[in-house]
Amino acid sequence: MRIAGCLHITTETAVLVRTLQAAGAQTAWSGCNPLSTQDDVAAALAQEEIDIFGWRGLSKDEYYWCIEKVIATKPNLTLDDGADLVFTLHEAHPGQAKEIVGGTEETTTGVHRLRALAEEGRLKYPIIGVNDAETKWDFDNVYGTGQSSIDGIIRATNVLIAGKNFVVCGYGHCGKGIAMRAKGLGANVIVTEVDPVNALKAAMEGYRVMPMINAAKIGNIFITATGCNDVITGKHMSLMKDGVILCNTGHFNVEVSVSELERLAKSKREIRPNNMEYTLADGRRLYLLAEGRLVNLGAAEGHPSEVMDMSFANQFLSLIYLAKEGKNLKAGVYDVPKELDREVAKIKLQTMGFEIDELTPEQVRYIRGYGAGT
Ligand code: NAD
Ligand code: RBV
Repeated sequence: MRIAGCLHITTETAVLVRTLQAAGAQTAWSGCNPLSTQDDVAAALAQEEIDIFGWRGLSKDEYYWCIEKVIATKPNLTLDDGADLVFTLHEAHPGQAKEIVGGTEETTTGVHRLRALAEEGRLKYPIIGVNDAETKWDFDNVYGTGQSSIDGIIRATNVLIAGKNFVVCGYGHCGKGIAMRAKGLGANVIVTEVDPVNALKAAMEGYRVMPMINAAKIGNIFITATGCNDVITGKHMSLMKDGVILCNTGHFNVEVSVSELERLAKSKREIRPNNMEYTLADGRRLYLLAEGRLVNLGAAEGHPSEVMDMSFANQFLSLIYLAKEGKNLKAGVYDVPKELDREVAKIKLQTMGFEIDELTPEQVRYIRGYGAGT
């Protein structure tokens, strides 16, 4: 198969690319974010004569140039993270999109975009939402983002987390992981939410829950993890304390309004790599990390391999499934087949050296039956 990939060019992704090649696929790859490519990794893959298009610090035009280069290889499978590859195919190459057997999508925001496209009846081929597999969403987004986002904040600032008012915007999978790790480092965690159930979960976990307009006045460190736009805007920034740190770990750089920060600031200077100090008219300084792009990939190395292995095992197994079955599936967004998800969990447990119990036939009869009462 000819696979077009659009996913952060990191060491973990490089192993996925090599794995796909070892299975006999031809691959062509671009990054899925202007700031997440690890240049040494891209160079190493290029040296292995793997088609790789990306470097750190791409402009928007260069970013789409890389995606076009990948599309020009005439893929019959796609692997996307955020759906920019799929949208470019649909908008600029609709004829080619029809030729594609199937695709996969790595992240929450990408799955949302694809479902919206499918609902309008415009999605042209079947795509498996790898993000929604239990062995992806409940691990990569929670433990991966939890650890690597804090890693990004620390690398870009070297601040002490203990004692800080640490505001997590969005208490979904990613937010839950970040809040858990910040609490472990001694922060006073504050959560902002729009969903009452997730807000309640945060409150019962012991975090303070409040609207952003109130959190803005007391927070020291802010991180957005919502997949929504305009979560932190100028009206919040104008209430913030001097020295506040702002960052985002959601897929796109729309969660912290960088344009409003630029408008409010009278000057800016880079004080460390991935850390821009903005001085406002009244002298307050706000520090924006990784240009408001995913802080874990912009200022650190993304998730460690011990969690990306599960995400990418789902990718690999889903692509094999699509290579075999894609032709028989209608255009639409599909879940990772349950048995593949469970297979990934089983193998991961084995590699971690854990064994689990098995139900006896009597137990199976008991839990499936209704006969036994008091
Ligand atoms: P999720 O759906 O599990 O959680 C998102 C949460 O944000 C929900 O609880 C929702 O109610 C809340 N929310 C939405 N709009 C909000 C707003 N305006 N203010 C406050 N809360 C709001 O999604 P997720 O899996 O946690 O993913 C979140 C984002 O992170 C997505 O963009 C996803 O693609 C991205 N992501 C990034 C990484 C990474 O490596 N940095 C990893 C996984 C996912
Ligand atoms: N992500 N990839 C890495 N080390 O390659 N780290 C995080 C890596 C993915 C993660 O699966 C998430 O859904 C997506 O990046 C957001 O763009």
